Amino acid sequence: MEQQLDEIESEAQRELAAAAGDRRRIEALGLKYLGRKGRMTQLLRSIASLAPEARPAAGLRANETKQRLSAAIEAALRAAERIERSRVERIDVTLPGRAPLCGTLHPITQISREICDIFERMGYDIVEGPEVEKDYYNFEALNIPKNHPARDMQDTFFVSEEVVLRTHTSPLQIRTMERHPPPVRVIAPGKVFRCDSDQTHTPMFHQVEGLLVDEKVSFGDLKGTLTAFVHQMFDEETRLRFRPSFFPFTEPSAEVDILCVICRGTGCRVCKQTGWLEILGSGMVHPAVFENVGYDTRRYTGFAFGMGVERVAMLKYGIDDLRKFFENDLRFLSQF
Ligand code: 2NM
Repeated sequence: MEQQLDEIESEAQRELAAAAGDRRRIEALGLKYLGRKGRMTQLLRSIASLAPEARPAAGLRANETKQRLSAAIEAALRAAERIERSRVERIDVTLPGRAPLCGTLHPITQISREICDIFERMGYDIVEGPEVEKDYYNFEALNIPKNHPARDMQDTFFVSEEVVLRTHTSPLQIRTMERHPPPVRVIAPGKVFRCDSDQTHTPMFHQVEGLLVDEKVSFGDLKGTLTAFVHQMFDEETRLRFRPSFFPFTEPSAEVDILCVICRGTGCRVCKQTGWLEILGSGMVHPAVFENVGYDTRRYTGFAFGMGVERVAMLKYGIDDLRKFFENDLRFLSQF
C-alpha cells in the first residue's frame, strides 16, 4: 500500500512537471489521479478491503498523499493560467506607437513671420501695439484729417468718437517715432479692421508695415529694399514694377506689382489678364507726418510700405479664396 502510494505520487509529480504550463493537460492529470475513477480514488476505496487494524494508518497516509497531489495540481493550474494570461495580455514593445496629433502654425502666422524675418535680417526691429487706437494715431498724425476723403476709403469701426479699431498698423510707427529719434528701422505686424466683407475682403485681416528714417534716404533705397524683399519672399526671378499711386501719408507714393506668379506675365484669371499682381503700397514719408512727431524735415527723409499678409499668402500659395484662411478647416490648414 505504502509503496503503491509512493509510486502514484512520484509518477503524478513527474507527469505534472512535464505538463507545466499546459492547462488542459494538467486538468486531465487531475482527473487521472483524483477524479471519480482516478488512481488515488480507487486506492482510497481499496482501503476498505484491508484488515481493520491496518485501515487507520493506511487511510491517514493515503489522505496525506491525496492532499499533497491536490495542492500540487492546483498550484500547477494557477501557474498555467498566469502564463496563459501573460501570453494574451503581453505588451508588444516593438509595435509602432500612435503618433500624437501635432498642431502647426496658421499659414497667416507663418507668412507674417516670414515677412518679418526677411526685414529683421536687414536690421529692422519688430514693434507691436494696441488693436484699439486713438483717432489721432490712426488718422490725424498720418496726415488724414477729419472729413478727409481717405477716411471713407477705409471704412472704420468706431469704438467712440475718438477711438477706433486700427485700420492699418501705421499707428505703431507714429508711436515709435514719437519715442525714438532717427535713425529708425521698424516693422509692424498685426491685425487690422475694416468694415468691409465680400469675396475678397474680411472685416479683420493682417498687415505688415515697415518704416525707415535716416539722413539721405532716397526713393532708390525704397526700390532696392522692396526688390530685395520680393526676391526673398518669392524668388530671384520675380520681376517687379513700381506704379505711381496716392496715400495721404507718403509723397511720392507707389504701388508695387510683381509679375504674375501663376502665368509669369502672359495673362490669366488670377492677374485678370494684366500679367501683374499688386502686392504692396509704399512711398516717401510725407513731411507733414514728420512734423507731427517732431522730426526735422530738413535733415531727415524716410520711406514706408505696407502689405496685406492674406494677399501675400494667396499669391505665394496660389489660393483663390481669401475666406479659406478663416474657415479653420484642418484639411486646408494642415497643408502648410
Ligand atoms: C502703406 C503704404 C504706404 C505707411 C506710412 C507710415 C508712416 F507711419 F510712416 F507714415 N507707415 N506706413 C505706409 C505707406 C503704409 O500701406 C499700404
